[in-house]
Amino acid sequence: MSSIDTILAQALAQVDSVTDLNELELVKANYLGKNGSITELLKTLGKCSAEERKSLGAHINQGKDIFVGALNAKKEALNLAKLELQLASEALDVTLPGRGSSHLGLHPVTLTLARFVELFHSVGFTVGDGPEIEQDFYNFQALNIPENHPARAMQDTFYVENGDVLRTHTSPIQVRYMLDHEPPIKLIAPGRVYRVDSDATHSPMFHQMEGLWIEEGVSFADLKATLTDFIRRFFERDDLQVRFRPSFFPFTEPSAEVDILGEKGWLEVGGCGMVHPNVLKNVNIDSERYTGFAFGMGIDRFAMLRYGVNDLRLFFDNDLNFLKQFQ
Ligand code: 2NM
Repeated sequence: MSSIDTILAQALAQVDSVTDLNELELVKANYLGKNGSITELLKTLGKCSAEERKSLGAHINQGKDIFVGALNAKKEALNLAKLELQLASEALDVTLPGRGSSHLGLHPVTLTLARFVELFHSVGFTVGDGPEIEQDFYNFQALNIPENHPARAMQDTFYVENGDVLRTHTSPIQVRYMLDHEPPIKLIAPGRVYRVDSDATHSPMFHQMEGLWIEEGVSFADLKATLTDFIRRFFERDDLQVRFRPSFFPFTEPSAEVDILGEKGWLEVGGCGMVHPNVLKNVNIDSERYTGFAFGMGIDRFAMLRYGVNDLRLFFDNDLNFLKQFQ
């Protein structure tokens, strides 16, 4: 029968050499299991005298405690090593480049908008923006749109809280800009606009780009030249016929619709006019000294023409089979 000291020395050496948790369990069973060496040793106490049992029992238990302590320390060390290994193998390098996608490309409306901005930028216009939820003043009042004008009706305009509206055009961007800046002003205002309207050629949300040039001496001839030049450059056709047809808007006087000659006849692509003196007064611009022109065009409409798309709603379904044609 070995003494507890010999057994303990052996047990500690085994704990020390163990390399995984299963092995450690086996070592534990070898000493503390039903037939383990330390268990067997404790069983011999029954045959000892009471006095011997007391001192020998204390000695064996002391050894057992040291062994249990070593087991626990080893278990903790092995668990920690296991965790560190797992963390190292599962580490994710978030700085690695992605694997890429087969559907890279900008939306046709985005491409068209970029083209608008580029062409107007090349002749000195800057880009403005503003909120899509607008106050009545910026969307209607300042633009000389009277209280009883049909455009304000519930069936045309989306009303939100406190009499605010989803902007029905991007003109409020220009109103805000005119209030903040002295002429000369050469501004384009692209963005989303909202009207209660929905069919193959109308979406409740669509994209508009308006433009504004205010400076001493700006004339209707400048308006015609600027728009004709833009439209011809947009469609890449120097001989494209552009027509200005008399019309009416509350915020311009005189006003005109802009048509282009297509395969099936004249096609309306926008509206324009000389900024109404009342609008200039509303934004504190001296209408005796300054004149200006403004215009509005549908970005989606231009995208339909440029890419030969016959249903406006295709732009907003975001069907990948449709979109990937514009890669
Ligand atoms: C159009 C047609 C005619 C327009 C007017 C203004 C402003 F703010 F200067 F008064 N911005 N845009 C305008 C003029 C818009 O869209 C068909």
